[in-house]
Amino acid sequence: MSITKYYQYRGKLSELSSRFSAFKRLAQPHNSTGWHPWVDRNTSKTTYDKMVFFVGKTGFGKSSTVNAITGRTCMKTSEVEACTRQCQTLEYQVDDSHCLSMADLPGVGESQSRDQEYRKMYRDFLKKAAAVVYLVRVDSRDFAIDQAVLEQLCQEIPGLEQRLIIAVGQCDKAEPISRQASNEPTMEQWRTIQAKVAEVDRIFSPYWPVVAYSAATGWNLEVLAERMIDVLNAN
Ligand SMILES: Nc1nc2c(ncn2[C@@H]2O[C@H](COP(=O)(O)OP(=O)(O)OP(=O)(O)O)[C@@H](O)[C@H]2O)c(=O)[nH]1
Ligand SMILES: [Mg+2]
Repeated sequence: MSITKYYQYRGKLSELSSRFSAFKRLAQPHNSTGWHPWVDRNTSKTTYDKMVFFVGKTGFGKSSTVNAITGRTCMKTSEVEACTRQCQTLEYQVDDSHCLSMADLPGVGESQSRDQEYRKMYRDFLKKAAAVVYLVRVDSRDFAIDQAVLEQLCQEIPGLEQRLIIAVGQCDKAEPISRQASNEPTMEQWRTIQAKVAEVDRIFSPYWPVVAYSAATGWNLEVLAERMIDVLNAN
């Protein structure tokens, strides 16, 4: 079956490395597996991608996270309505025929009919994923939808667990919300964040450690980038 991704930007890997040094550690194509072929409909040229997918409930910050990592504002974000409808990517050239691709998918939990449509889309795309970042929010309490989505995907896609990073986002909103102008959480917020990370760890029992971060302040994005590269190099 043919699937389509829509690229919003094409640049060089060095752009990402200059933002987060983790990207310098990306294994060279001849040293690792996990590169998937894509044929460009316009040029018929085949390139090989390592794709990182950002997945999670609608409005949880997938597009904002891709923007914060790449330093671009290509991915449309919204406070009020679900806004990502297709697989949109930002692509960074590793060499002439290989790219690292950051892919943003629509969110789950918007409506039952959309969920059915998107779950199929997730399955088709995530088969090609070298890493999947599944986002939950620091102020989420109910993980039933996340658990159901992940269980189903892990059943359908062999080996997905080893490529899955669970990330707790929007940590600037951890209670008690601070009015101080700092990118770092306060001591009190840090306690809330640690408790949420422990809860998420217990519920999902992920293969890789849970990462907490904030796309809005940039706090711990370097750690998220490090984990992504660990997973990309392992798969
Ligand atoms: N305070 C805070 N707000 C955030 C953060 N990340 C995202 N947001 C806000 O959350 C809202 C939704 O973010 P999006 O990035 O559009 O969420 P999404 O997951 O891509 O949503 P869909 O495309 O609908 O699935 C926007 O108003 C963002 O500004 C964060 O780290 N902190
Ligand atoms: Mg989005």
